[in-house]
Amino acid sequence: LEAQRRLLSPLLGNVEQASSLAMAKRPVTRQCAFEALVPNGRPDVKKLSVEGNIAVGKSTFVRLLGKINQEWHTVTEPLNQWQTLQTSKTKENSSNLLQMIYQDPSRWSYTFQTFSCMSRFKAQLEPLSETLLKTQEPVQIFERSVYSDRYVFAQNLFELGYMDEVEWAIYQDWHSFLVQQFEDRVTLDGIIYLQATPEKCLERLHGRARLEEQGVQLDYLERLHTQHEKWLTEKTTEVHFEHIKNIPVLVLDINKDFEDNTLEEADLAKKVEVFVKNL
Ligand code: UDP
Ligand code: D5M
Ligand code: MG
Repeated sequence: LEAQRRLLSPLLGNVEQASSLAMAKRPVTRQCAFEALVPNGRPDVKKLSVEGNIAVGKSTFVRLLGKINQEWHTVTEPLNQWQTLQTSKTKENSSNLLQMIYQDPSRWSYTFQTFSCMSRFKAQLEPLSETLLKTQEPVQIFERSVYSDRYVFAQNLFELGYMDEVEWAIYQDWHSFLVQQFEDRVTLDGIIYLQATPEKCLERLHGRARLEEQGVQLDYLERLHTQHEKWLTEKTTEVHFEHIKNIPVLVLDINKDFEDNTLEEADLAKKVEVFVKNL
C-alpha cells in the first residue's frame, strides 16, 4: 500500500480560488426521443451535475439544494452500490469495491470504472418521476456524472498507470459508444463545480472518516483537483462530445463552510437559482 501511495505523485502546487459564473450557450442538440416523454407544452427538464473533488461537500450541497427547492429532484452518487456489491444471491456475500480500488488500484481500477460508470449511466437514464413531470420547471440535479467518471477519475487512474493502454482504450470505446447511443438522455444543461483547495478537501475527508478512504493522501486529491480544473475551468481536457464541450459551468468557491451557515447557504443557493434560470 505504501508503494502504491508513493506512486500518487503530486502534480500541482498552488490552486487558484475564485468564484466565477461562466456561462455559455445551451447546447442545441438535446431532446427528440426524450421529448416524447414530456407531456405537451411542458417545458423540458433541465439537467445538471454537481462536480468536485472527494469530500469537497457535494452530497451536503445536493441535499441542501433539494431542501431549498423542493421541486428540484436530486440524485446522490450511488456509492452504496460500490460498497456492497452483491456477489451471490445471499446478502452476506458482498464485496466492497471502493475498498478494493483503494487497496489495490492496479488490480481494480478498470473493474471499478466499469461498475461506477454503469451505475452513473443507470442513474442518469432513470425515467422521470411523476412528481417531477408535474412541476412547472422541472430540474434534475445529479451528484457527479458519466463525464466526471471519465474526464476526472478514469483519466487520472490511466495517467497514474493503474489502467494500462489496453484497458484505457477499451474503456474509452464503450464510454463513447454509450454516451453517443444515449446522448439525448444523458446530456446535461449545466454543471455546478464546487471548488476548494485539496487541503480543505483532505480536512473534510478526515472529518467524514469514511473507512475506505483512510489512506487517501493529499497528492491524490491534488491530482483530482487538477483534472477538475483542466476540464471545467481551463477547458484544456480533450472532451469527445459536442453536447458537453461548451456546457455552462457555475464555479462556486466553497472553501468557507456552508454547512450549518445560513448566510453562506443562502448566498450559494441564490447563485444556483440564477444559474438554473438562465440555462
Ligand atoms: N462539510 C463541511 N463543511 C461544509 C460542507 C461539508 O465540513 O461546508 C463536511 C461534511 O459534513 C462531511 C465532509 O465535509 O463530513 C464531506 O462532505 P460530503 O460528504 O458532502 O462531500 P462529497 O464527498 O460528497 O463531496
Ligand atoms: O466520492 C465517493 C468515493 O468514490 C470517493 O472515495 C471517490 C470514489 N470515486 C468516485 N468515482 C470514482 C471513480 N470513477 N474512480 C475511482 N474512484 C471513484 P465522493 O467524492 O466522496 O462523493
Ligand atoms: Mg458524496
